[in-house]
Amino acid sequence: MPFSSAMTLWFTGLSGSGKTTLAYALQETLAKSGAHWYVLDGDVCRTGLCKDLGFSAEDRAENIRRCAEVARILNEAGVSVITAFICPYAATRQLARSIVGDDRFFEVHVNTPLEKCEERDPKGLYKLARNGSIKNFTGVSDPYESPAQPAVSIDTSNITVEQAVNVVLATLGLR
Ligand code: ADX
Repeated sequence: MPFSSAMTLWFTGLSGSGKTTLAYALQETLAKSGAHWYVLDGDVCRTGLCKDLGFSAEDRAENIRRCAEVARILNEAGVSVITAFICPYAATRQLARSIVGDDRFFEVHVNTPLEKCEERDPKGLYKLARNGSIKNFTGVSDPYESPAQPAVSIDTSNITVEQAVNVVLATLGLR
């Protein structure tokens, strides 16, 4: 039985889809009501907790397993979590759900199309993936399995960050 009503919003989507931007904007909005929300971001976790891991399917699964365990611990401490991991495999998302707990876990698919993510290319990684400098890059040379039944599905191509925050809040009944 859960010790608190904290929850985990599990964002998944391609690199450049807007997960991190949306996660921090959502955190800022939700914190205004006094609740504690923490963002667990892939790029951040990979510089510390998961810095020994790469991007093979096995390493991605281990990355997600560790971060889901952190989300669970934070939830049990009463802190809600918003994650921002690509988390490309359905089985790994299921693993995360089972670690966090089905009643606390809400999957949010940031489903911005690949073309748009590649056009944004905020870190220049798609360019490197296309010219072969980076192997196994999600969406280019590695798979992304779209969620079948996410709690929220949002395409950030043609909306503002504020609009995207409002869609997520409204769909999840958090406002
Ligand atoms: S996950 O697949 O294990 O969930 P995670 O979200 O932690 O990935 O990290 C993704 C970030 O790592 C990307 O946003 C990008 O900045 C960087 N990255 C470096 N190499 C790759 C790669 N081969 N595939 C995807 N992302 C990569």
